[in-house]
Amino acid sequence: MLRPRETETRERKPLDGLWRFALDADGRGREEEWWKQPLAPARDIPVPASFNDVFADRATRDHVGDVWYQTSARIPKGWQGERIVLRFDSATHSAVVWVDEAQAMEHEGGYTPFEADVTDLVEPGAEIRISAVVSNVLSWHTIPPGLVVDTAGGRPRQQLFHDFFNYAGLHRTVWLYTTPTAYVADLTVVTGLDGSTGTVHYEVERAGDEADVTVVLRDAEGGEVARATGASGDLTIDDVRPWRPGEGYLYELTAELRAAGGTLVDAYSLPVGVRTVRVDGARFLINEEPFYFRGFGKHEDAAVRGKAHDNALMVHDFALMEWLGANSFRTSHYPYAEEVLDYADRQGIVVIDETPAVGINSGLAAGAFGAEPHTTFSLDTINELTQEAHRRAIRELIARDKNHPCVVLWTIANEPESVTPEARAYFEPLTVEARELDPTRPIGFANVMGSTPDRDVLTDLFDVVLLNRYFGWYASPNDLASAEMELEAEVAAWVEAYDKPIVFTEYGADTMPGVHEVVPNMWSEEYQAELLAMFHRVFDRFDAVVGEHIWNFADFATVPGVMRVDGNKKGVFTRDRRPKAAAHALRRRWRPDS
Ligand code: BDP
Repeated sequence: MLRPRETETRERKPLDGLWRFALDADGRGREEEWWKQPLAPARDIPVPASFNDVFADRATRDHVGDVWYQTSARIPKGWQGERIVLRFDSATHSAVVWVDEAQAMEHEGGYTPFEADVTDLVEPGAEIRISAVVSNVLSWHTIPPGLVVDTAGGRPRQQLFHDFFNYAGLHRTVWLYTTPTAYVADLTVVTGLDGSTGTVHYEVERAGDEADVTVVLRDAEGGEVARATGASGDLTIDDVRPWRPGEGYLYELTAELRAAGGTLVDAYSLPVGVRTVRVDGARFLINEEPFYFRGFGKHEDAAVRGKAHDNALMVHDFALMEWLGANSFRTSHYPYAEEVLDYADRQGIVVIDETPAVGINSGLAAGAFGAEPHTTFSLDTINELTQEAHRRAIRELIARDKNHPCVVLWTIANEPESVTPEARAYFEPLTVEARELDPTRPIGFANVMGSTPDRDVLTDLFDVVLLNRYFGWYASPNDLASAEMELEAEVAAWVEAYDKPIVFTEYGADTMPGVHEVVPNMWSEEYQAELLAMFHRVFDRFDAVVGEHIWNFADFATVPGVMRVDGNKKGVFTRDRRPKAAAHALRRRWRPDS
């Protein structure tokens, strides 16, 4: 699915700003057809932002159910004759959208875009009212799953099976944009390298009247390097400058549709990084060179705005990663804003791209998050409907991110149950689907602590072993000597069992900034630094360990509970991005020259 871009033939208009907003505490809005009139009473709300923390009341912060957004927008006069599209970059977790009184679209899944052709619903020059009802409810059949429970106090409570606050709302830009009536509907590129020659296989999907396709590839200076005609084909680049970690060199591919006689009908341009990705035994190869992942699991999370995309924070986070010597991160535990992937492409930062499938694990949910005990996979819990939602989540993730050179690996789920035959039955078809949708990238899932190679039943379906391990924290707490032995034994077991690369996708320790100790105990800055150093000592003993992603880049909000004091404190940075002692220690490991 193509991002709206401005080209010779296309315009776009972001609708960010202050919208009108109303909680629907009693769930009456859909029945009372609130989209048919101006929302009242209503408050102003920033878009993009999570709604939870911008006001100062518990009713909003802890709201479970529908909220309503409304704005008005004028369709530019000049858009007469164009195809006009309304697009939400995301609505967490589901939404129905109306243009004036007509329903334009609905969507489930909180982290991927959706759009509708609204040409017939609007009049260039005239104003429209856009209304959206957004639900933050998670159920057995959503990705991620969750459960709404009644409370003695009368208000429903959203039970989560994951460890981050259920921020919701319009987290990303809402756009009106145009395409011509015959247009480039999709574009897919797959790149290759052979010595100094690069190749770009392209496929253009067209919609509307027949038109001829020309594609032109330009280098970063705008010089034409290759050209072809036809809806699909191959381009060759002599003396190619590859995209590589640390060097985000991008070409630009423009697909042009031309009517008979040569008039330009539509043009769409896409940044293209020429690189390859492949797993070979226990090596992870980018451009046929072994790659070692250094970085973090992150979150889209910040004070006040919650999960809203923010360019200032994005650029700052990348600057901090560079300061540390990180070369990669994982979009734990959902697809991040497309701006983030565009920026990673340009910065040469490698991305492990994850679906929002977190919490498919009753063991964890009951233990860590206080959920009622349940069986993970059953007719009444995670079932075929969940699997279908999961399949859609994979499809939408790959459809959105398939062309990003920064993305080298898809993660299908985080810490799912992975030791039962039901887990295998659930996941096997999803791996088949992911491979069909993208045969070019390896796939993995983040394996939960305790799912050791003798118990796990999923790993053979995947290309890489991604391990989330908390030795020294949840296991052998405050005992790094035992933790080191346990970790080493487990890595040895994985190496013995599989000839696959191992990336540690999580390890870490909650750390209160400012707590210092001569003899480091849990929660102190020194303990975090020592725990990370212990993991690194073990990693360095195994060639098959090809990556270290610390949990987490920064402290982040969670549901309050007995496990968490003001959120999860495993950040190497605080929530406002101040370094803990571990940050300086990491920098010495990752940038020994500095
Ligand atoms: C893992 C989860 C992650 C949590 C982390 C933790 O993948 O989302 O935040 O543990 O407990 O289970 O800090």
